[in-house]
Order: sequence, then structure tokens, then C-alpha cells
Amino acid sequence: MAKLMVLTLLGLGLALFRDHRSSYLTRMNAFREIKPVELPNCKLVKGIESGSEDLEVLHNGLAFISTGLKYPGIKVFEPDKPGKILLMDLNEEDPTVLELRITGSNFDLSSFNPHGISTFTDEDNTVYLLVVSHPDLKSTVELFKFQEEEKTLLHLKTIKHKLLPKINDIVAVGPEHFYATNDHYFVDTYLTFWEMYLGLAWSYAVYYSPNEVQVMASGFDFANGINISPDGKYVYIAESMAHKIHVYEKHANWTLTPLKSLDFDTIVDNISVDPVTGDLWIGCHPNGMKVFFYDPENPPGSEVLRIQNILTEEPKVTVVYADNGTVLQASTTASVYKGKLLIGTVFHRALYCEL
Ligand SMILES: *[C@@H]1O[C@H](CO)[C@@H](O)[C@H](O)[C@H]1NC(C)=O
Ligand SMILES: *[C@@H]1O[C@H](CO)[C@@H](O)[C@H](O)[C@H]1NC(C)=O
Ligand SMILES: *[C@@H]1O[C@H](CO)[C@@H](O)[C@H](O)[C@H]1NC(C)=O
Ligand SMILES: [Ca+2]
Ligand SMILES: [Ca+2]
Repeated sequence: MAKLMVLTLLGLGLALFRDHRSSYLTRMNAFREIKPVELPNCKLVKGIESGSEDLEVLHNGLAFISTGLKYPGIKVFEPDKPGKILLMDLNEEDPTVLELRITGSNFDLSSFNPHGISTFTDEDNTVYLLVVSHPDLKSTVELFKFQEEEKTLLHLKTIKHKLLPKINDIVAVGPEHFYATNDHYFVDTYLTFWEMYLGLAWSYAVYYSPNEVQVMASGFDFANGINISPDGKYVYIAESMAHKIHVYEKHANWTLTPLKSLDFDTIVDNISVDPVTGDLWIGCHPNGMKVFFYDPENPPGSEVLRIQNILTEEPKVTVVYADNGTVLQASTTASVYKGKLLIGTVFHRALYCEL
């Protein structure tokens, strides 16, 4: 309640300042134009037209893709269709997607609204898929067991918590254990708009386990993608509106200590980590205004960054792919598997390219 008061007062105060508008546009990266960077042999993934907000590739080349996100303020091409989880086998020559059937008696498919996803593989090779969902614009984490033979997802449980009010992405560190980002402090669409417009930076990251839930990092201007290094020692968080990637040292008690931050000229979204090299692959929105105020005549572009040697003094950042929206609009995520790159988008297609 105190924060609500502060917000109202701040809103009234700051609305008077013209400067605020310009800082808002800077945070949105509203002036950024795209210089195309192409990759050879790109193919659109058949069967994905309305988004692939997040994807995750298992060690064996099976990729899970979440599609059909409905998020306030963001364009939706198929508002009446519930979201789905798709499976794609990247070992195939010309991979196609297959919808994973969801089983389990207590799961309401009609309100499934999948956002960030993450997997956890147990010692006995059981694959758990954790999916952030927004049924009726609330936030839950849905826990599934992947049944590869049957190509189904068995729903095991729904996780909700007051410290998980507005989840964007998660990274699983156990079957029911994860770090999650809340992209805003408020849940209400009107209040989140003001929170974002004013740049309050009240977004935060949480560690969740069945017996302990704790805020581990806070003060973000839209915390978005979160991921972990292959050795499990470092956690990465994308701060979208500040255009930063933060690196944290992760301790045995799950607390995080800030180590360093990298600045970019783009709105960083989901972070994927190459399990072999440890490189970060980041889906980015070059210009946030074009994502939030969608105009088909002037669509948002896409950009994929690769960061090598992030822990050293001189990380190497490469723009691997960039498009003005003709091919791919609003990229959120990018993952590599055996020399190929799979790129997902908020509400548009998915692209599969050779590197
Ligand atoms: C997005 O982030 C998750 C961490 O929650 C990561 O595991 C996943 O690989 C990322 N998706 C891609 C492919 O960028
Ligand atoms: C967690 O571990 C770190 C590093 O060992 C330590 O500095 C910190 O005090 C611990 N925090 C808690 C809450 O136990
Ligand atoms: C994007 O680039 C393509 C080719 O590079 C060009 O034909 C097209 O007009 C551009 N579109 C926009 C919206 O700038
Ligand atoms: Ca994710
Ligand atoms: Ca995201």
C-alpha cells in the first residue's frame, strides 16, 4: 500500500516534467534503426505464426517452444487460441513442430498462457518442464513431466506465490526449484504501465523452492530473461529497459552477489546459454516502441547477440543476426544446437538458420 501511495505521488510529480518523456524514449530505445545482418540458409519454422516467446533445447536436440503468449500491451495475432508447448527435433534434416498434448486431470487448458520456460533433467533422466503461465493475467509456474514416447506433458502441479506476482522467465535448478524474474512489481495493467513509464525499477528476481522463497536481487527496470552458467556458478539476468545484462555469483545458500554488468544498445530479452561453450545468446528488441505500439507498416525488428567470455575482462559481443521486421518481428530468444541457431519471437514466427 505504501508503494501505491508513493507511485501515485510520483506519477503526479513526474508527469509535470517534460524531460521524463525523453528518458522514457531512451529506455525504449525509440531512435534505434536496424542494420541488417544476415545468416545463410535460414528457414521459417512451419507451424509457428503467432509467437515463440521462449524455447529451450535439451542436450539431445529436442527443443521445447512456448507459443501463443497474451501479454497486456503486446500485439496478439490469435487472441482466442490458448497457448501451446511445441516440440521440435533439431536432429532432423528439415525439422517441423509437433504440439505436445497436455495430460493430467487438474489442468485448465483453455486459460493456458505460456511465457518463459525452463527444463530440469533429473539423475534418472526424467525431464521436467517448468512453464510460466498467465491464466487470466495472473502468474503461475506449471510443472510438467515430459513423456517422450507418448509425446505428452503430464501436469504435476501449479506453483503460485506472493513473491511471484508477475513472472517473466525462470531457470530451473531442481524439479521444483528455480530462479524467476518478476518483470514488474505491480500486477494490475494500469499500475504496471505507470511503473514502466516512470522507470521506477521495482522489478526483482526470486529464488523459489518448496520450503523457501526469497528475493535475491531487486531494483531492475524490467527484469526479463534469466539463466545460469553450465557449471551452475553464475546467474545472468537481462534488465530490458536499462539495456543491461547482469552477472551474479551464485552461492551454495542460493544468494546472489553482483559481479558485473554489460551495457547494450538494444532491449535485451531472453538469455540462452550454450551448454558446451558457456556463451550467452540473447534475443533482443532493437526498438521497444515498435514492440509496444505495433504498426504492421513499420514493424519491430529482431536482433540476436552472442556474448563470448563474459567472465573475462574483455567479453566479445557479436550481432549474429539482425532484421528490420520483414522476415522476423520482435525476437525474444535464440538457442544454438550443433552449428544451427533457432530464433523465437514474441508474437511472430520462428527462424532456423545455419551459423
Ligand atoms: C530462455 O531462458 C531460459 C532460462 O529461463 C533458458 O533456459 C532458455 O534456453 C532460453 N531460451 C532461449 C533458447 O533463449
Ligand atoms: C550465503 O552465503 C554467502 C557466501 O558464502 C554469505 O556471504 C552470505 O552471508 C550467506 N547468506 C545467508 C543469508 O546465509
Ligand atoms: C527492410 O529491409 C528490406 C530489405 O533489406 C526492405 O526491402 C524493406 O523495405 C525494409 N523495411 C522496412 C520496414 O524498413
Ligand atoms: Ca526461459
Ligand atoms: Ca522474456
